[in-house]
Amino acid sequence: MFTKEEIKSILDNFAIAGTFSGFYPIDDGHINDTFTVVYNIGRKEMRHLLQRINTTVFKNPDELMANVDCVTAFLRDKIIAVGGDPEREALYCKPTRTGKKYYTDSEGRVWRLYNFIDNSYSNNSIESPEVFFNAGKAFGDFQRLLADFPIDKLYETIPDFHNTGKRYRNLINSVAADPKGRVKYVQEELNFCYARRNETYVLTGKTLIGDLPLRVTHNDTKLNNILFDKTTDEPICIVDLDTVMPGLSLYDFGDAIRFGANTTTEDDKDIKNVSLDLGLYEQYVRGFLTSAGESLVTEEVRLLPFASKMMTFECGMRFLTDYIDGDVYFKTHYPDHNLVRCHTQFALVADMEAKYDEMMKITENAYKEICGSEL
Ligand code: ADP
Ligand code: GN1
Ligand code: MG
Repeated sequence: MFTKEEIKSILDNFAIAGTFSGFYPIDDGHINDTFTVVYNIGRKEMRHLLQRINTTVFKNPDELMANVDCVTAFLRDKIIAVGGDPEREALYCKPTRTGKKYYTDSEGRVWRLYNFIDNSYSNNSIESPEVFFNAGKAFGDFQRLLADFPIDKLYETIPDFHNTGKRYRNLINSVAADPKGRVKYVQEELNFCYARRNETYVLTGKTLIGDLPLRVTHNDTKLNNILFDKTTDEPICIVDLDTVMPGLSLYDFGDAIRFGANTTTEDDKDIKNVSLDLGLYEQYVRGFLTSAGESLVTEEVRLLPFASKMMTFECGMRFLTDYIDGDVYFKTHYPDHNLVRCHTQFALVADMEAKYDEMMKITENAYKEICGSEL
């Protein structure tokens, strides 16, 4: 990947105190290249988070960084107002030596530097149900904190990001183009998608007719985008703010369930291990409603089970599309990685369909208990 000299030559363009001593890649995300970089200041060590922005995915770094900048500043003020510690609970970007928000290297790669949240960790799976309750609460809080953010200030960093109908359409277009000759291997997967095509425009349709409100949402609520405190195990900071855009609360809820309430990993090769853990679903519903419940309209709550399934289906379609396109979007670690991920997502969709009534019951009960109203 990158040598120490290469990383140092990138870092030389940022105004950082101390002497660069080393770096470690963080491999959690599927999109950007992320590194912890370490500086020595006298006997003290100071860390920063260096990230190469994936400009195939985020085509306009100026707009992206303008979003990140105003969202982080807004969150920072809110955190200070309630007596929190903005250094630990909010991200901010450190400028380049010429005062810019990001640095473009000689090969056109785009880099930014964030404050490193020390003494923290992220989870790729759930160790205890309480962790998932806290995750739901953290993303609910995030949405609540941004409730009065001026939505018109935000650029759409990836247009139609959670427009599931458009994602379906993109899949159909890729099938027609079939650039790698892979369509012949995925007939069963495509039939799974065709059978659900009429569900893909439910959420956008309900938004169009005014049943669901547009909010400022995170849109990528994977469990590993929350940093937890190593000492207290409490969530401290939400990261990966590149997709903060106008969206539906249901996108944030559904995507978190997709990743965190699965009984196995997103890329388990044995789909027998895939299922929806109803206990974890309940924990997340409760955490999310505890922080955001009062601000949701009932239609948003009623659709929590549907959105969980739809975000899982959408993600499965995106993995399938990328497999057909030749693995050009998501980072992959072996040839069929995207197809394996598609299989786990579709198996989870099928399990959610089987458990739909139970998911609804859990949602109704939690809403009644936490918000005091019937669905
Ligand atoms: P990607 O878009 O590729 O998912 P992320 O912004 O989510 O990139 O970063 C990848 C991982 O790096 C996160 O899942 C988290 O574990 C860790 N991380 C991100 N930002 C910070 C930070 N400021 N401090 C400490 N760890 C971080
Ligand atoms: C990507 O960046 P990361 O790894 O947190 C993707 C999400 C997908 C997810 C699937 C910008 O998230 O939309 O749900 O992979 N992010 C982008 O794991 O496309
Ligand atoms: Mg991430």
